[in-house]
Amino acid sequence: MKGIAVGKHVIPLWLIGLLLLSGIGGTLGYYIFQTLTIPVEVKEPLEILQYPSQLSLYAGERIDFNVTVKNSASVNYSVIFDFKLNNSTYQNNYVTFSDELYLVTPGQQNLTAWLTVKPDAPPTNVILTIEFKRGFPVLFYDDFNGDSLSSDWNYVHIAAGGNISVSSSLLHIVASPLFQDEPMSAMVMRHWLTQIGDALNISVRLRVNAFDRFALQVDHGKVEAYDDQVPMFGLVFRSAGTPTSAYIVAVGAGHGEWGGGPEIEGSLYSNLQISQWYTGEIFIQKTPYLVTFSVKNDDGTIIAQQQINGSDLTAFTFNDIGSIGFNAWTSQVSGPYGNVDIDSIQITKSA
Ligand SMILES: [Ca+2]
Repeated sequence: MKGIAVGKHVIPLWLIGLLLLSGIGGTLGYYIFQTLTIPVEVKEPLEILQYPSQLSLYAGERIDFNVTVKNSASVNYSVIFDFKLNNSTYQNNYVTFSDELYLVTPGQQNLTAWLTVKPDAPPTNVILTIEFKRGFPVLFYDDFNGDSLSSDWNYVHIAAGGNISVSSSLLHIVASPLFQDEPMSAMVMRHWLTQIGDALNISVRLRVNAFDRFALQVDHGKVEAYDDQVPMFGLVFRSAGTPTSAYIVAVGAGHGEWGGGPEIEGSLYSNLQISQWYTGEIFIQKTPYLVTFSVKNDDGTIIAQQQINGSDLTAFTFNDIGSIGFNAWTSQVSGPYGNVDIDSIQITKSA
C-alpha cells in the first residue's frame, strides 16, 4: 500500500486526498446566515484637569507650573507641550520654555513645565497658548521600582567586582575593576521586538557618581551577538583621558565593531558634573536613516546635540535594531570605577 508513514502507522494516499478535498470544499462552502453592524468608537484618552489661570513673574526669573492630566486608557502615552505667546517677537527675544517629553501613565498625574524670561526683558502682558500633543505610544518604560531588576531586562552580565542593583527607584551600575577597556564589566540589556515603526526614541535620566566609562547603547536583536562584544552605537559618559581630566559625553560608533573604548567620536559636551542629573536621548529615524544624540539638563534644556547618518555609525540597518541598555567598564585598573544611577528609561516608537 502506498502512503505516508507516521510512526508505525501508514496513512494511505487515498485518505490524504479525501482529507484535502473535504478541507477545500469546507472553506468554499460557507454561507452567510446573518450580518451584524457594530459602531466602533476610539476615544481621546487624555484630559487636562487643572492648569494655572495666570502666570506672573519678574524679568530674569523662572517660573515652574503644573498641568494636571488624566489618562483614562490602560496604556502609556508620550506628550509634548507646544508653547506660543501672542507676541512672537517678545517670545523669540526674551522667553524660553521647557522642552520635555512626558510619559503619561494610566490615572492622574502632574506634568511640570517652566518658562524663563531674560533679565533685560521689558514688562509686558501677553497671552500664552499651550498645545498639548499626544505622541508616540510608549513601547517600554522602567522607573526601577522595587528591590530587583525586572525580568524585562533579559541580558545581565556582571563581572567580579562589578555590581548591579535596584533601590530607591534607581538602577545602580558599578563597573568591575577587572575588565580594562572591555565592555563586559557590567551590562544590562533589554531585547525586544523587531522594528515595525519608522522612528524610535530612547530617553534615559541618569546621574554619574564616579566617572569612568558608561554607555547608553543600542544593538541589534540577537542575544548571541554579545559573545563577540560588539555594541552597536551609543551615548558614552566618560572621563576624557588617562588620567581623568574632564568629564565628557561622546558618541560611540564603529560599524558594529565598537568595543566601547577606542572608537569614541569626539566630545559632544565637556563639562559634565558628578552627581548631577542628565537625560540622554537617542532618536533613530528610518528614512532617511539618521540618529540624533542629545544630552539635556534636568530642566529639559538641551546642552549637546549631534545628528549622524546611521550608515556612518553602524553596519546594522534600522530594522536590525532590537536591543537597548547600559554598559559600564573600566579604563584604569587603579580606578576610579564607573558608578552610575539610572532613574528611568523610556522607549517610544512611531506606529
Ligand atoms: Ca526611578
